[in-house]
Amino acid sequence: MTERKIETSAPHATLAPSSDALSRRRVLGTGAITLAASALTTLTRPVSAAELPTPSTPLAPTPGAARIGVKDWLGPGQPGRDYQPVVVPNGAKLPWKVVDGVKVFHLVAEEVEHEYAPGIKAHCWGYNGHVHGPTIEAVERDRIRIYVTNRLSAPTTLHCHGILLENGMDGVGGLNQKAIQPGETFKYEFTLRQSGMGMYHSHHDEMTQMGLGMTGLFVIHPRRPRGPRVDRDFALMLHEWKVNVGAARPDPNEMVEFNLLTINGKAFPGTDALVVKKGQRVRLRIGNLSAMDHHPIHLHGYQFKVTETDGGAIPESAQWPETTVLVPVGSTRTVEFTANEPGDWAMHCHMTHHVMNQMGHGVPNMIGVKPGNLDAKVQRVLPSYMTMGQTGMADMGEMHMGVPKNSIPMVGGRGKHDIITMGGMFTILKVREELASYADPGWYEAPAGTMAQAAPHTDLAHDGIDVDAPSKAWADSNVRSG
Ligand SMILES: [Cu+2]
Repeated sequence: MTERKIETSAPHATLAPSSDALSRRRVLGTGAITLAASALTTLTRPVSAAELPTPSTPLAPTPGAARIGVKDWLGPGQPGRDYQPVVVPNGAKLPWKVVDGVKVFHLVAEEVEHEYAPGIKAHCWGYNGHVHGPTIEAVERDRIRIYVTNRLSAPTTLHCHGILLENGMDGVGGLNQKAIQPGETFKYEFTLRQSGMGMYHSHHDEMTQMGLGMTGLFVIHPRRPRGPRVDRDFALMLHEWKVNVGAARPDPNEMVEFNLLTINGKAFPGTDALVVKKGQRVRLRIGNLSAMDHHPIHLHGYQFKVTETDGGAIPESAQWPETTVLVPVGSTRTVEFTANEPGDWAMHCHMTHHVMNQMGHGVPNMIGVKPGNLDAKVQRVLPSYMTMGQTGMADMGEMHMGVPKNSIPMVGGRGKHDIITMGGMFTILKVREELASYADPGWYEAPAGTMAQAAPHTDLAHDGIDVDAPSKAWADSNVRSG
């Protein structure tokens, strides 16, 4: 065989780190932050279908059933009568109307200017003005019809992940159908044979289109409710992005260094709290269409049961308790618990890099470095220079010097007591004894005597704690007495 020289006209993005990344490293390599930024172009945003009011949906028998010859099709399930609608924090739901007994939906694939958190936006691809797309919510044995209009500059398709349907409706571009060209509208139609949580996404140029945000949740309620009645039913989509500091376009070609980790498209402090009244039964449906990472989602304060996957309901005898549920890429997991313990409970991915925001990854290790008068020396040539990171990243949450345009600090936002040093894939379950509404009730007030705080001298003396004693001695004595 002769050796072939392969030439490509593709940009050099895969060959060398971007200039953004290079300059960030070079600068941070000396422990400094610069204020370089690029302007964010403003997009004019068309009114999308998701912003239109949900049409009224009178219950219809299934007049079209005989005409179309579809079996196992019942009348359209109705919210409030047949199911308790899900809550999509920070998200939207796809409106529908009933035509001849069929639930009709319309998805519009389009570019969307999306805000991940206050301070950072990007030009993403999504549906109906949203990233991720609005949640499709329907009922087992509904007949549904989904029109997909392509307003992108590239072909696309719609794949309904985990949904049982006829092969020609499966949406894999090239395999099951021709791709939907820009300007075209395709029709998907099938009867829902199952209940549970699925997802939807483009299945054409998957790395680019899913990487830019073309995903959504697909909730199917059972025709007859199973198990204990659920009061608060939350639907959450996990995702990961690479948005270079100052850039306005996520980089879907990134394979490793994701710097924005999101729940329903939002990085903390952009995530809305999950608000629950004490005693309510809570369901969390969590889907993951990240490019590369599984997310172990950990909830504080509770043990929950894993009740469903995208493969269906888990029999009660086989449900297992957890405090962390691993949600692999291309999967959904559903967990349930009863909210008996009031408070503000953290819920987050337990991979520590997934609770950092932009700029928090891959920086040089400055822990323990003693810069001496380095700052003064460097400031003669770089006036804004400041050595950072000697005690870790927590200070970055409240930098007074500001951050580059269109970027967010490495770590989270302000909490009741101090800076919350987590960002990214982080949100808060807020359980309250009394609630007037499900609006964010503010911060939890811990009852007197139930909050960790500085130990009084009287307590130290009472318990024989000598804070100045060698710590090794305390450990040894502990072993001896144990
Ligand atoms: Cu994660």
